[in-house]
This record gives sequence, structure tokens and C-alpha cells, in this order.
Amino acid sequence: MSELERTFVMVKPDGVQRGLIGEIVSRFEDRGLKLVAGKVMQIDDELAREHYAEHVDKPFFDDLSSFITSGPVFAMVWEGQAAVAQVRTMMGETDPADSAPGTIRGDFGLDLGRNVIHGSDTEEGSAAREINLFFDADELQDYERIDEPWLYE
Ligand code: DAT
Ligand code: MG
Repeated sequence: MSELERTFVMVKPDGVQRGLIGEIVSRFEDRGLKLVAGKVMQIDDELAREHYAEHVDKPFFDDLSSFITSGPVFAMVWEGQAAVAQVRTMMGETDPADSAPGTIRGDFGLDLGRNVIHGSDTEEGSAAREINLFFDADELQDYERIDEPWLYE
């Protein structure tokens, strides 16, 4: 088995309102990823600016910030082998219209501005930065899933 990783994942306000939390959590659980943190929370303007710091100067930032602060999100941390990249693959493309059926955005979204889910990108340090932004260290649980010997060689 190669290195275990942790990644930050969030069901966005559209996914919460549409009752998709359970479906999305199920997909990651079924894959074998391990949920190490999760909470329903409200993002404020300041957290939106920090989380989306790379997009603050983009023309779509005001719409993105209004959307992500418009209602509760479900923030999570998932752990597993190559978890960051595996979650991104399972999410699909940024635009649901470009996302293959079978991916979360490809199955549950139609519009770029309502793309249901966030997951850390694969750039070095992104996942750790986002995990620290949303969770205190004592909110992350270290434990073994009983199926781990059957998930990993
Ligand atoms: P991703 O969420 O796939 O990591 P991103 O980090 O490039 O994509 O952008 C963050 C979010 O901003 C994305 O989920 C939807 C929105 N967004 C990105 N590009 C956009 C654009 N050109 N117009 C409108 N919204 C956009
Ligand atoms: Mg991104």
C-alpha cells in the first residue's frame, strides 16, 4: 500500500438543499475511503475568501461567494490511498456539463455555478490547507475501519 492521504470535501449548499448528502457520503464509503471528520456548518464571507483565495480576483468570485454562503454546507475529511486524486476523479470536471455520467457532478449537476461538491485539488498542500481551515485537530478521528485488510494489499 502506498501513502494514505487526507482530503477536504464539501457538499455545497445546492447539494444540501437537494438532499444529496447521504448519496455522496455513500459513494466515498463504498469506495473504501474513511470518513475522519464531518459537520454541517455555515460559511461566512471571510471563510469564503480564505477558502477560495485563488479565485478572489476572478470575475465570478462574487457569485461564487454568494452561493457558497447561501446556506449550510456539509464539510468532511476523507482518508485513503491517493484520496485527493480519487475524490477529484469521482467528482468529475468543474463544469457538470463536461462531467461523465457516473461522476458526482455528471450525475447530479447541470450548471457550472451549481456543481454540488467541492474537493481539494491535487496541488501540493491544498488539502492540508483546507482541512486546517475548516477543522480543528481534535475534530479529526484516527481509527481503523474493519474492512481495511480487505481494501489494501
Ligand atoms: P473546482 O471546484 O473543480 O476545484 P475551481 O477551483 O476552478 O474548480 O473553481 C471553484 C468553483 O468556482 C467551481 O467549483 C465553480 C466556480 N467556477 C470556476 N470557474 C468558473 C467560471 N469560469 N465561471 C463561474 N464559476 C466558476
Ligand atoms: Mg478548486
